[in-house]
Amino acid sequence: MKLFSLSILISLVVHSTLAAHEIKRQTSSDSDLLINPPGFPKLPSATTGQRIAPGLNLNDIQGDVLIGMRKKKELFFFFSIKDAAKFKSKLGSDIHSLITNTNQILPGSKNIPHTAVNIAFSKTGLDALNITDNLQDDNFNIGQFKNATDLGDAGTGNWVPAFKGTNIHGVFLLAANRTQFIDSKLADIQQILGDSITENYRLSGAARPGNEEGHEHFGYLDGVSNPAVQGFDDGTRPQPPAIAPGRFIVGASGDTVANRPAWATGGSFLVFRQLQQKVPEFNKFVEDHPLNVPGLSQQENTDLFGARLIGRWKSGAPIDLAPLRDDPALGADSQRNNNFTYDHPEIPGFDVKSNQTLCPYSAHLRKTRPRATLGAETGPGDDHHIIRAGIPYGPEVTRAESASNKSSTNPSLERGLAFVAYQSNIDTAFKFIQHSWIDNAQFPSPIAGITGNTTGVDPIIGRNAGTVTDAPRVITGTDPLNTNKSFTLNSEFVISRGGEYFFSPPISALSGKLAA
Ligand SMILES: *[C@@H]1O[C@H](CO)[C@@H](O)[C@H](O)[C@H]1NC(C)=O
Ligand SMILES: *[C@@H]1O[C@H](CO)[C@@H](O)[C@H](O)[C@H]1NC(C)=O
Ligand SMILES: *[C@@H]1O[C@H](CO)[C@@H](O)[C@H](O)[C@H]1NC(C)=O
Ligand SMILES: *[C@@H]1O[C@H](CO)[C@@H](O)[C@H](O)[C@H]1NC(C)=O
Ligand SMILES: *[C@@H]1O[C@H](CO)[C@@H](O)[C@H](O)[C@H]1NC(C)=O
Ligand SMILES: *[C@@H]1O[C@H](CO)[C@@H](O)[C@H](O)[C@H]1NC(C)=O
Ligand SMILES: *[C@@H]1O[C@H](CO)[C@@H](O)[C@H](O)[C@H]1NC(C)=O
Ligand SMILES: CC(=O)N[C@H]1CO[C@H](CO)[C@@H](O)[C@@H]1O
Repeated sequence: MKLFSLSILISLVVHSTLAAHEIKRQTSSDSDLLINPPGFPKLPSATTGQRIAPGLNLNDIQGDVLIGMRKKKELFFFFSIKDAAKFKSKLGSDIHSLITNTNQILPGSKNIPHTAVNIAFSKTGLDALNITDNLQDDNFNIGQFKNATDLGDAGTGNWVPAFKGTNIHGVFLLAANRTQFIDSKLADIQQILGDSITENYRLSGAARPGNEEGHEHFGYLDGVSNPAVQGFDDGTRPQPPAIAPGRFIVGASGDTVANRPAWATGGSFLVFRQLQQKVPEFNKFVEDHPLNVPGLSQQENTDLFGARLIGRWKSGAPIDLAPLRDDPALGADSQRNNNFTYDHPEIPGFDVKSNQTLCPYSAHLRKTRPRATLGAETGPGDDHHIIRAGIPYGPEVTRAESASNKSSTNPSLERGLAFVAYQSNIDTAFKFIQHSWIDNAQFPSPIAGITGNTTGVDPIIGRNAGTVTDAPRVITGTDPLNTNKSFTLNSEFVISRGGEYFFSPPISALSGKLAA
């Protein structure tokens, strides 16, 4: 009898110890919702209170804005407001407290939620809430649909129906380690809001599996070029110079737009784009264009062509520093993988404005951030920067797709990037980069030595505005043996499926101005 109860006791002790252990795992490691692949810059640790820069209150800025492309799983849930009074009341009473701030998800936080929740509103969403203050952003005010051709889109024929028009009022962004956590948090939100909203559309993203974590669907490490933000990043990255926080955060130092309402301070404009990627088609194009650099194998010459379209190798190593072969150690080193400007004062006679032997002017990386190509970047006050915070969506390429060199037309096999960019001024940031650099075949120009030629549009996401899908695009610079040589791209590897412009308000406004 005595022995029996002892064994029960032992088994109870063992069981309760296990249970405590299980609970511990659920609240610490299982709630870790960010990826941290080699090569990604280190995030600063959570702080209490304000950072150095005025207006950079990390307890008030929503968690997605400053951290970049690092979510394990993320759901974008687009909705319309049907009952403004009820929505406002629930926003203030229940939704507000579910919204995750920046400090909560930074390393060292004791308060990481299983599911991070952010919310943002379109212009028509603010209108629906009777918020008529002008946020002083014309692109936001008219919405993405109306001026889609300004972004190079071939009209809106390829757009997801929900993005056509101005019906979307807002978006919830839910991020977690497991889709079950996201589903259950979304169910809570829908329960709270009831019939005050209806769903327009949802898109589910996930970091790619295994060693592809942190890489977009074409296979290249993505998101490492994000600018460092003064007052937020720890300042240990040598290059490029950190940018003023006000270029991203409304009302923070460096925001040059006047007459914004005070309640918007700490907010940021969120550009959403669903960018479909045709991976088998891209792979075939690269495979069909090996370069002829002596001393490289056929495979190395093929990989070099792909890397010169992008500006980085698949590992993330920039071709400006690793011009012939991938250098995985460089790609994995966040102290070095952004430490370049395209200029090479160490090479006698090197002219950054005419020499594209190391990196083509048309390379995606150089088109989107030309660095010293336009003159040395001076840092904080530089315009035309965005913080990218997107995530891949859709499954891996199937065997059948890969064997046929063709993306399936089955909608459930669509894959690409759920593109998210934050900035304080859409016109000088996302819009400018897309319109004046990516889609501008003359940019940068003039380039000495290629007179009569153009650089071409960005081969990855650039289009000649106003043309039909798959109109031929000509690029130069890709062959390092003859940078005059042109390549014609007869199809697009990235198709815009549309999107919308949103404002991600400071958390204080969710229970304040927006709920009132
Ligand atoms: C959740 O996070 C933990 C710790 O980061 C990780 O080991 C685990 O694989 C993750 N689970 C899923 C489903 O991603
Ligand atoms: C909208 O807000 C204004 C004041 O900002 C107020 O006068 C008006 O009654 C409100 N309208 C509705 C429908 O709530
Ligand atoms: C929208 O497009 C029209 C016509 O091209 C242009 O005049 C207007 O400036 C554009 N609006 C914005 C906010 O870019
Ligand atoms: C960054 O590059 C410069 C030269 O361009 C070099 O002097 C410096 O050591 C590099 N920093 C690191 C951390 O590699
Ligand atoms: C361009 O740069 C490459 C690589 O550093 C160098 O070998 C070449 O001589 C330069 N070309 C000219 C015309 O200066
Ligand atoms: C796919 O493309 C590769 C590279 O061009 C080629 O070798 C192969 O024959 C193609 N397969 C089919 C089924 O077209
Ligand atoms: C490219 O063309 C220009 C103008 O014809 C010429 O001066 C230059 O040498 C050429 N460059 C190369 C690498 O062939
Ligand atoms: C596409 C294009 O116009 N290529 C030209 C670039 O310049 C060289 C040299 O002037 C010409 O031979 C190419 O035809």
